[in-house]
Amino acid sequence: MRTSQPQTIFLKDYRVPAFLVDHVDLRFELFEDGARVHCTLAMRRNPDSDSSDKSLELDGDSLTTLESVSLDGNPLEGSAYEDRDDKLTLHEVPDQFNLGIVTWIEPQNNTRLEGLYKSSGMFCTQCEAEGFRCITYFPDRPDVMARFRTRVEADKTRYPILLSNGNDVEKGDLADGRHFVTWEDPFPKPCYLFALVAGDLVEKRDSFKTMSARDIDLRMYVEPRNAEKCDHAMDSLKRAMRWDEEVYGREYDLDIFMIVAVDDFNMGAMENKGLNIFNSSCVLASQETATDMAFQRIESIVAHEYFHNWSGNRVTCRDWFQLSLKEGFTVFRDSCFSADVGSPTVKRIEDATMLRTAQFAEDAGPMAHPVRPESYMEITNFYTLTIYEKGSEVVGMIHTLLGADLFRKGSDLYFERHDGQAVTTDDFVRAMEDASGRDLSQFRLWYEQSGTPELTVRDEFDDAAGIYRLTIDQSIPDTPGQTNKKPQHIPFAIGLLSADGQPLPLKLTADDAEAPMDCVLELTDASHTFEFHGLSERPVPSLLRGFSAPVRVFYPWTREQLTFLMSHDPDGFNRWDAGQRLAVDVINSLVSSTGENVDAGLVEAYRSLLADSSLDQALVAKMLQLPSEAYLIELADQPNVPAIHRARERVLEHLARSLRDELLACYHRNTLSGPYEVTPEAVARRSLRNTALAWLLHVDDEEGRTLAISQFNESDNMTDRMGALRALVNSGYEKEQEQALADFYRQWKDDPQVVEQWFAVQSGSSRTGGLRKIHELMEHSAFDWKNPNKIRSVIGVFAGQNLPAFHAEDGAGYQFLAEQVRKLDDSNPQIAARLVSPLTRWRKFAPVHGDQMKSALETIRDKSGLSRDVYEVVHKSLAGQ
Ligand code: B3K
Ligand code: ZN
Repeated sequence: MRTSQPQTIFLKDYRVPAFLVDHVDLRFELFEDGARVHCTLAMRRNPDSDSSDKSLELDGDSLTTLESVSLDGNPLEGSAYEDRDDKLTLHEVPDQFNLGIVTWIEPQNNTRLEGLYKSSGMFCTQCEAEGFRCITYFPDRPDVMARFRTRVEADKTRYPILLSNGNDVEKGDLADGRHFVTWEDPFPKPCYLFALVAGDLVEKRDSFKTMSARDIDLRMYVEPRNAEKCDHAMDSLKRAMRWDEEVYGREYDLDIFMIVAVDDFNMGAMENKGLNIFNSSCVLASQETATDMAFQRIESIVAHEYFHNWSGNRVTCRDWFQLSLKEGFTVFRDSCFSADVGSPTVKRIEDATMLRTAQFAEDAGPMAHPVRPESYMEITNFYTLTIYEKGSEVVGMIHTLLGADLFRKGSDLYFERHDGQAVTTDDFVRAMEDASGRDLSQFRLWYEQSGTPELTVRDEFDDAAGIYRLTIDQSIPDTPGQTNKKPQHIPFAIGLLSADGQPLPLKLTADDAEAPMDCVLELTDASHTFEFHGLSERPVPSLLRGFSAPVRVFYPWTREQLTFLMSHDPDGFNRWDAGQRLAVDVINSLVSSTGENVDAGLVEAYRSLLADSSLDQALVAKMLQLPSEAYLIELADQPNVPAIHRARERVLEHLARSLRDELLACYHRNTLSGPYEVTPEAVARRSLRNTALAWLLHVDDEEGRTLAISQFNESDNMTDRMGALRALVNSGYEKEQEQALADFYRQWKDDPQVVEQWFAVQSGSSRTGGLRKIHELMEHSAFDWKNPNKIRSVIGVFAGQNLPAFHAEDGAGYQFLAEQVRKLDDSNPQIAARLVSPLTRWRKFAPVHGDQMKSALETIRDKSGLSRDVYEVVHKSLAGQ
């Protein structure tokens, strides 16, 4: 258990390591009751360090027994070192030496899932960020890069497959039915990229020819029951490898690339050098078991982890404050990849939705931090939407400001200049500056200042002069530890439309002959006024096209303007955005005045979306989705959750009743025949059809009910099966709902990834009985406290999606969450800390809810022996009262 008063670690305290490791020799003896790890480090004093300290300090965590320590082959007496749980200090070491350490660890009892642990009978590892220190004592920091040689020994029958990073250089049998394989990784790497897997796994093979005609062996390792679920990930991997060559000129470097699927995993996947380890739910797919969304998620995660081979592994982070160096950049790379292989507009909508719903909330809450944080207690808490998604937006803004060609020059320079190094976000920006000649000094504030910039836009039209003036003011709200922020450098893409829906040329001067139809305004001051000349009428502005910066925009749109933009804006993203803003406005007016009718304009706007099959159906599918409750809550001050829920439901019901015929026609028009395919078109059609079905069932439509039941029984893919199940679960047809849930479970009870979806569809529904249902699910035999996916699909989905139940008047939802966090804190602090998140926004809510949320946080705070992970989140949330 970790100390209950954790230290804060500051970026300003960074010092280069006093010692470097040139080579790591590892030997793992794996047994059922534990593992012996023999580690030999070839170390030397770092010439760049000014420390004259003779002692050497290594990190350790939860290591059961330190069996021996030797220096240059000579065993050390206990007096030569000090062994505390989290540090091994050797009092005096020479300038260059070989250090031998033997530890005994217990992977079978490792419930934290950090370091070496067991999942479904196999051994696997997770070392990022600080898991390697749970395997052996080591200078566990990313700027210590070494070459690794790893010998894995285990029982041959139980663990026929033995894997680690790099190439397998030796293998053979040992006494007592055991065997070994030795792996050598020629690329120096930080220990967080180390990986080991041992298990009884089937191997799926494929190959890839690189741009320099090298043949790469591609291998996936999965449990035998998952053998048929590998094709999609393998195809995605090959697409990603090709894309990285074409778009970034990056070629794979080892001879083998391996992917392993494990069921118990704290997050989505991990980019260990040459041996990526995935959460089963983020890699395994078949049309019967995975939805379209899962197919797309898998493609993007496989690509993300692969792209890390350059943005993360070949060029890594100097320290964990620089995490966004690899994560922001790699998310940007995987987003562009998904946009290229799918629908760019839809991808942009998905990214912006996530950002505006969840990252903006994080940036406005007690855990708000810059893309490059200044301090942390537990680094695991900083794998956040800010580091990943806002970090990606920041890289995307550099791309917008420089243009594709200069950005590519910048990334080439970055990879070339820093290959094999551990560097900072500043090094990344400098490479972009050096390659482009642009000054990004003000832009760097995006890395330093937290909080979401707010842009207030005003406009006026000078009829006589034909000039349209747009004034944009920016301000950035205060966040913990940061006030009075400086204006940031913001790319603001816009267009102007005439009253008949035509794009207008943007003449920034009266005699601008080659005025473009859209442009990127660069905001650098607290206030700017831009003039557009030569206009004969007042235009309708299309603001922040393509969501060109992660900011909030305030402009007094009328409903007429929004409806107009919904059908005329050439920018697909802004069409969708106008629809969202209109729906938000309509729902919010019902929240404040319950007597009001649903605006007929909204119904007509949706009617034309449903009717016009010439429109981009992928975009229509997105436009038909009403803003989520979570987004509506995020937009509101002191949100009244039940009222928001009721208002949104009312709009949904009204739309469903008013558009019944159109919905039925949409349903039938989008019924697909032929083999299942995950193309943007097929995905859009299934999505449209399932949205139509969900709306129809929302008002208990008889025809809808019949369609849902036959779709549930007859469809050949999980998207439609789940679409029908979800529609039934959210309907008032209780008998049918129970029947479908029971049938579904019976059919899929042996497939954990499907059972997780079965849990989630129930825990996320406001119609299944609230907390009572959650307790019932947690008592179900398939629920497993040791499996993060089960915890997320029941408890996480309840608190994050079933918002009326979570925010129930009596505060029971909050107390429930607090109890689960307390319970989980002992076994898996990382997951426990993530679960706390919905409570951290207590100040946003009116006291009737806020006080109850706060008292739930206090219940967690008062648990004895609280982990560092949960301690940090809870204390920061309660701070400053
Ligand atoms: N780098 C890993 C995340 C590790 C999280 C450690 N708590 C996956 C990724 O971002 O690719
Ligand atoms: Zn990543």
